[in-house]
Amino acid sequence: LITVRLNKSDSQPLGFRLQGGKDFGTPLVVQKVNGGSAAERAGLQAGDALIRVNNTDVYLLRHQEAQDTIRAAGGNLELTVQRGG
Ligand code: LEU
Repeated sequence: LITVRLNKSDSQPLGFRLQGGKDFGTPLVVQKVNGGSAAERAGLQAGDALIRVNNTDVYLLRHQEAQDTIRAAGGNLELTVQRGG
């Protein structure tokens, strides 16, 4: 597992798109990372599977619940991801 530390500034989006979740029956995976975004600068990559947000396990959550957890975490995020299977 890899930890990606992401600092979100002000009103800027984090800059990545999630797909999947428990309600889709697929893992929560980063689908796209926007060029120039905080997510890109932090080293997040498309294909990364999202396991934990700060100290909260998210891999069993529904899609919307996972997104809400990310948004609720505010500006300093520690994303634990699985890269490459
Ligand atoms: N799409 C959002 C953003 O770029 C991230 C999402 C996973 C909450 O800020």
